[in-house]
Amino acid sequence: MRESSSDINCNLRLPGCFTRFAPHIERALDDWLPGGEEVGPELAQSMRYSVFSGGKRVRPVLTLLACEIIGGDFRPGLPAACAVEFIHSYSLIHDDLPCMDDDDLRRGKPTNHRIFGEAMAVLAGDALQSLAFEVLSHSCAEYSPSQVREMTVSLARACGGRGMVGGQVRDIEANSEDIESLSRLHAMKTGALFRASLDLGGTAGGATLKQRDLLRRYADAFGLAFQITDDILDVIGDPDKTGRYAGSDEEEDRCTYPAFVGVQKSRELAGEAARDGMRALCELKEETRDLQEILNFVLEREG
Ligand code: GRG
Repeated sequence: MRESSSDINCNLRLPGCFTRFAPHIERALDDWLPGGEEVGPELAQSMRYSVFSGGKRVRPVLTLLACEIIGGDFRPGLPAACAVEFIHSYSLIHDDLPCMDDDDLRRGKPTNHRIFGEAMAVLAGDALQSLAFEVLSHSCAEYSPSQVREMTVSLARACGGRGMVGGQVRDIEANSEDIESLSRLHAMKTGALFRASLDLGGTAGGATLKQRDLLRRYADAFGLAFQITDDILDVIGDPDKTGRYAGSDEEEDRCTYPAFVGVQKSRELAGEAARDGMRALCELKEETRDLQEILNFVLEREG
């Protein structure tokens, strides 16, 4: 492995399944990423910089858990797990650009464009997005043609105008007048990729339509709880654990859950979402301890 994992992660108490899956995820990401001899040293370094700059790997862990719960083995979920993490990395690189949020720090480190320049950061994000789909369509050993098709459609929907990009557009337009439109924005911007993470994992494990539906219900509840706690952390989080300055949302006059209903009510809403997620799990399977634990982690997370 060419890069170490994060300082931020060292400050966080992550559920046990993160430790169990970490070496598999890190190795698979490293294997799929191109080297300098293939794409030139600058692009290779820029892509690797963001993928290995200390993400918690929440999305690939969800993919592997879904795959394991449905099919009994997490390994077939590894290519799909890499695909969702590559999309996540691309979205963060582009989100930090001067034309978007214009951020200097991500995970407590300089953002991609601050190190490699704007043009290279745009291109590294583009290349990571393409790589995600290459990984899915190239994993014939793990997936049947119909699984590849299902996963490609699911991931493409999550990333595009009906998902993450559409949510980002709503965010830029900043027209959330009430909590319902704010929830819709986040369901698209952040929630869609969580949904795809679980859906791809379930599909890799051979999920039935009913199981995929229950995983989606869990994913939607997870995404909502995640976003609300993200907003709360921006108000009261410890920068050593979050890797960002506290209070930036308020400074930038952003629509957030605490801004609409205050921190206490936001906590209650996150708790309600988590209970919804737990109900979906009860219907899904008897033994879903890891998925329960990761939902509790999101509810109580510090970074
Ligand atoms: C620019 C195409 C494009 C999309 C941007 C998803 C997104 C849209 C931007 C991400 C910006 C952001 C900070 C969203 C809030 C929620 C979120 C995705 C937080 C980061 O996720 P974590 O905590 O990140 O899983 P780590 O650092 O652990 O990987």
